[in-house]
Amino acid sequence: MEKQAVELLEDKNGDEESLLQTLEQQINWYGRPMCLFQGFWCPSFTLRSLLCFQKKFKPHDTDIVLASLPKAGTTWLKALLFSIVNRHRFPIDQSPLLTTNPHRLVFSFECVHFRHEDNPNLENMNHPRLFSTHLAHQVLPNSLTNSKSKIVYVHRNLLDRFISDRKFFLKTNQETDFEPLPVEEAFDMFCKGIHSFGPFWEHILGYWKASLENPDRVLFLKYEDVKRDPISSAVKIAEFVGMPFSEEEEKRGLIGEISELCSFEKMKNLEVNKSGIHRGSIENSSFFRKGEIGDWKNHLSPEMAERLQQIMDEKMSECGLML
Ligand code: PAP
Repeated sequence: MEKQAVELLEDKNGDEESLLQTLEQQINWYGRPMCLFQGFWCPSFTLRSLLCFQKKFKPHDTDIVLASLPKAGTTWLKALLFSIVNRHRFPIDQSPLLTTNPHRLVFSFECVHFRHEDNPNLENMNHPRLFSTHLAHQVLPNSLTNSKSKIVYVHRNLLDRFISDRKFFLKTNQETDFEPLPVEEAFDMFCKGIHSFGPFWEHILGYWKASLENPDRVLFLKYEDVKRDPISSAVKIAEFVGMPFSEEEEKRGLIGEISELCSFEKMKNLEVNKSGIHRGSIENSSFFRKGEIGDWKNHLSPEMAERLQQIMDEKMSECGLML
């Protein structure tokens, strides 16, 4: 069935609707359509870009891809990766991050590059090229998974991630007629894996297994670990991407400066992130809400947490992943 979709896409006259009709569809908790493609709940607006990405992307061995479920720490890790990788181009006090939201410095494959064009020219980007994606590992192009490119995956406590996602879309999605589902129903769908870029267990396990199989190619990070120790995390990321900090950089405190620049407090209070607008309608400030560990306790019951934990135990334990 999916092959048929790809063939239809190749026909320039094949319209989006007829592609979607070959796939199972659902509406997410805030009213956006999703389709099930290769076991992955793809937001329908990104189906075309996903297919183009799969077919057309030409990786370079030096590419670095940040992968995450939405609201798992994407903005933060974009800032950290950008700062680490470009530290020889920009001194900290001239960092583009001081005047630019991280989402405008590292673009997503499915939401930007392959959304705006079926076959974008990515050859003129600075090297190493930095990209991001919310796509599951199983739908990444073979060209990418078979290359030497590096993937940094960030995982976050799923309850905090769920609340962060909910708060974000309740705030940014107010202009639609759709009445968002109550939290209990949205959570129920989440637990069943029916959510944008889900099921979450496939997403997490896909990258986790890849990190075990290819530890030099896939780095699995946890938001909470980065929060607790941003300096060690920056060191780890720099080593992983093949740009370790030198003794001299360490001595002059560069790692601390990078971690400080990318910290929640610093980023949230920059003028660009207080007043700027993302993709025409979303306020940059929406990406900087609380940045805390454990905020879910203010919104979800212990029973809900237990239900999710049971699902996690069931799905993850055999892989040695304790979350
Ligand atoms: P995205 O996937 O849509 O880009 P993402 O950046 O992953 O979103 O998630 C936003 C969350 O990261 C917010 O969490 P909260 O709703 O629980 O507050 C946001 O506050 C948090 N966040 C953003 N920047 C940072 C940062 N520098 N340090 C820690 N947390 C951050």
